[in-house]
Amino acid sequence: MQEEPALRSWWMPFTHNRHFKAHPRLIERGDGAYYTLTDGRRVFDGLSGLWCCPLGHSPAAVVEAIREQVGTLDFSPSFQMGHPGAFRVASQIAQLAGRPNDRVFFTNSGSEAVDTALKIAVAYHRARGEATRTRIIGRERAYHGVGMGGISVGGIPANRKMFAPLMMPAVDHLPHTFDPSKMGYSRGQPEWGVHLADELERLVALHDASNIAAVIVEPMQGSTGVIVPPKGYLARLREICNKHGILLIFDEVITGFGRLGKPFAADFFDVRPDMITFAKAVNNAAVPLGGVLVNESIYDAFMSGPAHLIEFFHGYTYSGHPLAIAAAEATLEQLAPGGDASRGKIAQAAVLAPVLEEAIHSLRGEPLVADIRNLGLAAAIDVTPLQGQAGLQAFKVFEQALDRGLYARFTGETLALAPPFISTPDEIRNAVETLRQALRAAA
Ligand code: PXG
Repeated sequence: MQEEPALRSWWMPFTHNRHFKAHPRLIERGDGAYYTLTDGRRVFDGLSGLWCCPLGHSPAAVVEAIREQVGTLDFSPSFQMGHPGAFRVASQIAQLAGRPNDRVFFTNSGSEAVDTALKIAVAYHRARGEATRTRIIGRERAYHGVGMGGISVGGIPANRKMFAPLMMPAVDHLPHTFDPSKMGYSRGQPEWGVHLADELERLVALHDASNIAAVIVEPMQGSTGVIVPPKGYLARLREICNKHGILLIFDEVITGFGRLGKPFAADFFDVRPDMITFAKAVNNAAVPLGGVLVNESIYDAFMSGPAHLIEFFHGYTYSGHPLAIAAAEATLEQLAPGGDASRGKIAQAAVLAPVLEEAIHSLRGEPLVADIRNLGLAAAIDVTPLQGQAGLQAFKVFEQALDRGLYARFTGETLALAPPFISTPDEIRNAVETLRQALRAAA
């Protein structure tokens, strides 16, 4: 395969580098819900970037806020110093989550948010005198980023197998909840599968609660292909965690800030975790930002000892970076003006969700389609794999879609859509029609 020399140096993340560099797909600019490629093609951004640009690209208010900030305070140290914006935005995020007493720890990515939450969980139990609680329970098929903690609790085999010796020792996994024979073509939450939460009781019996610090789950599994939790499943996990003194962490890097039409999936499912990790949509991704919402009682457990000593030895140079924070403040105002999620773009996501559901399920019966599922403003279809060539079929559909003006996500045998909240109903229907043409062309 002939690689273009100009593309040699960047070792691209989660990309088939050799193929890409022989057949590059380069984006020149973004505006609203569209990307323009360097060859002039204009494509609808069916994945909001990588699930992270709900307001579309370069929204004026966010651009202006960053411009203003960089000319005023470009960087502010966050160790032993602070800047007002980060405190303001932390409070706004806690309010939006309906958890006004939570504390917010800022990171620069979802991966860092996850590793931070795991460290908080283990250190919390230790601070309370239960230092044996170190084991973390993740879930099969989970994606929690690529830090050492995240891959350890994650459940995507390809992300783990090369790094097995580096992973955290005390981890176990719940089974994933996807069974197409029981929940094929489900709209929203499947009826089947609540009993899978009881597997947590089995793991508690095996390891003993006194050794378990936390359970971490994506309330809706995003990266692995929009796997929607069965009705009652998350509430059951919460009950079991309560019973055994185990912390429950929701990884809301994808679901946070409106993807399900509510501020957080915790609101959508009405289940209250002890910590919530977030990133992506919090500031429309114009500058990297992530973080962890932490229940007050957890924070309080750290606040002992002499007041001049650091309570939690953790943080990043760029925690609470002024540009990322400025982008967040402007984004939050669009998502939920004045903190009110019943107005603004989060509410708009809720309006668009049934449009996407209707449209995506109309693909049932099209060539290659093996399953369809959706929740909020996210949907996925599985395609029948090409014999002996895992992942190639979905890639072929992805390419056909791109040629026809739609950027979607392919991963494994799944194609996912998660359009910007600013999309029109017609744009969403058109995106699905494009996918239909792409399926037919690839078949
Ligand atoms: N947790 C969850 C639930 C995620 O979805 C991360 C953590 C890691 O975030 P960072 O910012 O470190 O990448 C993620 C990231 C996809 C896709 O196409 C999903 C993610 C990233 C890139 C692509 O599904 N999720």
